[in-house]
Amino acid sequence: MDKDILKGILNNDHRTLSRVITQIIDNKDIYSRFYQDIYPYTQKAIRIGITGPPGAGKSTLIDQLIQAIIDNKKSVGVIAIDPTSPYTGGALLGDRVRMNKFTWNDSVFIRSMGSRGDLGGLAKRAQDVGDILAASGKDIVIFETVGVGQGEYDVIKAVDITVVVLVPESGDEVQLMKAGLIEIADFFVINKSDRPGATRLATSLKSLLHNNHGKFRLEPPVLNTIANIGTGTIELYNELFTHLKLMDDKGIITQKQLDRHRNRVFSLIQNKLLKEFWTSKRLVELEQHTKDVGSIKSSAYEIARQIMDATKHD
Ligand SMILES: Nc1nc2c(ncn2[C@@H]2O[C@H](COP(=O)(O)OP(=O)(O)OP(=O)(O)O)[C@@H](O)[C@H]2O)c(=O)[nH]1
Ligand SMILES: [Mg+2]
Repeated sequence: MDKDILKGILNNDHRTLSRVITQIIDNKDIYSRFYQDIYPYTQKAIRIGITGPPGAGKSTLIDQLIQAIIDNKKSVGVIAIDPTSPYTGGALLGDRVRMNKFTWNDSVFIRSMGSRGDLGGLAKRAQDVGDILAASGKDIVIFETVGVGQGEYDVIKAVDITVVVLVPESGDEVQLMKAGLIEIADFFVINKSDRPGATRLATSLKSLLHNNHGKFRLEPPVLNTIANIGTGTIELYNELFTHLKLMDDKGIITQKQLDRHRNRVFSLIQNKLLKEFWTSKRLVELEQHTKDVGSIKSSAYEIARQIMDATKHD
């Protein structure tokens, strides 16, 4: 049974992929050492993160990228993080995923997962799903997120290249700086460039990036696209891979891989310790300490100390 799952994944059997991914999204164990078994097959895929405000055209762009990828005889897996659907229930293809026309293609696997109600585990699950898609032999794994919560931010940091999609109305430089987009982006796309202001935003963004790029980072390219009619999308595909090559030559990709490996180990241990600590008994204790206004007489530090001290007598 275990070996069947592994074989199914490595043979790119989409039904097995679907089943295993559902288990990951529902936070169920597959079998012990599963991740150890697939690990050797997870390292080749290029991981691309695509983020930006709601409705910026991310899915439409990804749809165009998928076409370019299969036209170039490559394969792709897409994970769309959907803030509208609750985390449970493992949405199959959310309404927001517009890539349905590729459903029956062996080189394309698309899955959406909800982010709502998932406390802290979103990035872990998204990366695990990414590993399954990589192990199935997909050359490219794309993560789509709306740039909102910490969970989405963690997903988008754990990739080889982060693409930030803006629209002409996305605002001025100050707003972009405040939103933290300048720090996470390796690549900017200004979509909906059929609208006024696209050229102006591109020009001011380019000068902002030129003046701010750090010593070891490459200056992110800025590209204009009109995704719904396919304008600029072939250029986007080509530029993305050219830029990835430049990043790789500078050792940036390796550094990102090391960072995300380290972060994964760190959060696995952190989550395991937290889970072990917060037994139902201790959760009840916490509940008792904080159940009404009258009960919060002690400082948070004192309550923490009491709960931790009590553990010594367990
Ligand atoms: N005018 C114009 N409309 C576009 C363009 N690209 C996409 N759209 C439209 O914008 C709408 C939103 O596109 P999506 O691709 O769903 O955007 P998204 O960023 O994936 O949206 P969420 O996942 O909901 O955040 C759709 O109706 C698209 O057809 C564009 O370049 N110009
Ligand atoms: Mg979308």
